[in-house]
Parts: sequence; structure tokens; C-alpha cells
Amino acid sequence: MKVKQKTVSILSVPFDLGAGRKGVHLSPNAILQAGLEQRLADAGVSCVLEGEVVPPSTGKGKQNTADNLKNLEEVVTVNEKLADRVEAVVRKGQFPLVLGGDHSIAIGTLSGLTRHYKNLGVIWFDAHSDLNTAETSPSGNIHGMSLAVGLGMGDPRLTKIKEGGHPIKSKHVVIIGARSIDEGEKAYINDSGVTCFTMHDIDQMGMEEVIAQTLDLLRDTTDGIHLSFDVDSLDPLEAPGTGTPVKGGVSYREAQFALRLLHESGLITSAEFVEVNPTLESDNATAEVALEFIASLLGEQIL
Ligand code: EXY
Ligand code: MN
Ligand code: MN
Ligand code: MN
Repeated sequence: MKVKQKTVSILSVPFDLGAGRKGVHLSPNAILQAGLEQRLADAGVSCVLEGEVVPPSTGKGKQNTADNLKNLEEVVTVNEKLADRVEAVVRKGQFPLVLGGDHSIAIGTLSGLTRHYKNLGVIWFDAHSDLNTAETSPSGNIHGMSLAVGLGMGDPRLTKIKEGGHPIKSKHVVIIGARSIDEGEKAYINDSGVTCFTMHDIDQMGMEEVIAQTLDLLRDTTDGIHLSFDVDSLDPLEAPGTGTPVKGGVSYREAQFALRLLHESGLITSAEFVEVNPTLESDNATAEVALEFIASLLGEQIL
């Protein structure tokens, strides 16, 4: 079912406490100041600024808790707020475009979306699989656990945010670009129905085939498809401004080609772009990469 072009509603989530490094809270403004709204308008995409999901004040500065869930309270608070905001955008019949912020905000996005979508598909573009729980995480950073929470796994203080929505089925989740997967995550991926196209798969199959197989998996089995795009899926040479870079990533051209193919499918019903960290580079290059990719996903044409 082709999704007719909806008004894009941009939600900014300047939150970085799910990550190990500070700085990604600057990303929404960096992308907007790089000219996102004008680019979308020039591409004929109707968009509105839905505003900011204000993160909790981080007065506590509490780092790791005994249960290996850093800044748990702040992560829960911001994601409860984000879930309500995303749900409201969907209810208005608009396209939620969430600007992170670290990838822990996917907990809120997925929670809000699944209050509407009964069989949500998820395309997770990432160097990582973000399938850790407090038991398996090597860092305690919740941005490495967000897809696990979206699938209903992990600490109940996190999974309760998702409870108000329909479950996401592992067979409706496709990870693309993974090349740094922890042991606990590997076990889950091998035992579950999650599809994971690693960088080796992309090299072997080519991005066009990866996207074709992804859409074949999701086209007739889901009632919406969410794209969760972590800029660290890109090779660090193409997107250096990110906090957990991993060599040997997706090229700029492969990623943009994938996003154009997703646009052409007409099947993507929401998106988020996360993990741009402007403090890690002297210019705004990675925020500008995210802007280009958002424009490609939403239909900007070359000719
Ligand atoms: N797998 C590692 C961890 O769980 O700590 C690294 C996770 C990085 C997460 C970034 C958002 O993709
Ligand atoms: Mn991620
Ligand atoms: Mn990542
Ligand atoms: Mn088009």
C-alpha cells in the first residue's frame, strides 16, 4: 500500500543521556540550522515543526546505577514524553520525523507508534544491533538497548513505556549495516526472527538487493514501517561526527541509494535520525549528511 505524501511533523529530542558521550543533544538544532525545513519545502514536502521534547533536567548527574542502566530515570522520563508526542502526530495523520538525540529515544518513538500500528515493521540502519539488556550490555548505556526494549526485552522500568502499544514482532525487524554486535546480541539475533544484513551481506548482495529483500519481508505483513537511522551506520570517513564510530561502514552513496529506494517504495510511515554529535567535528558535516538523507528519504529528486 503506497503511503500518500503526508505532512511531515518534525519532533526535536535534544537528549544525550542514553549515550556514553555527551553532545548529541545539539544535533536537532544542528540539522534544523543546516536548513532542513527549506530543503524539504524546496523538494515539495509539506512539513511543520512539532517542537521539542524537553529532556528532564540532568541535575542529578547520576551515572551508572548498580543495575547497569546509566541515567535510567532520565531515559524513562524523556521516552514517556516522546511516546505521547509521537502518538499525537500519528493521530493527526502526519508523518513523524524524530531528530535525536542518542538512540535510546527510539524507545519513545516505537512506543508512540505502536499505540497506533498493530504490526509495525522496523528498519534499523546501524553499525550496532542495539539489542543489549542490562544483563548483556558491556557499557550500561541505554542507547545500546533500545531495539531490545522495542521488542519488549529488558528492565521493566523501560519496557513499561512500550506496554501501551502493540508488540513488535522480531520477524518484522530488519537491521542493516551491522558490524559491531556483542555476544549477547548475537545469541538473540540467531535465536529470534530478526533479519540482520551485516556489512558482509551488503558487500556480497549489494544494497539494492538488501533493500528489495527488506521490503519483500515487510510489504504485506506490516501496517506501517518505521526507519530508525543511526548515522553511525555510515563509514566514519563519511560521518565522523558520531559517538560510537565503527570502521568499514555503509558508504554515503549506498545509504542515499537505500533511502531513495525506500522513498520510491512509498511504504515508510515514520523515521528518526539519531546519534549526530556536532561536538566531535569542527564543522557541521555530519548534521548536513543527516539533512541530505532526510531529504532523500522524503522524496527530494536529483532531476
Ligand atoms: N553494543 C555496545 C553497547 O551496548 O554498549 C555499543 C552500542 C552503541 C549504540 C549506538 C547507538 O548505536
Ligand atoms: Mn543505534
Ligand atoms: Mn550505532
Ligand atoms: Mn517521489
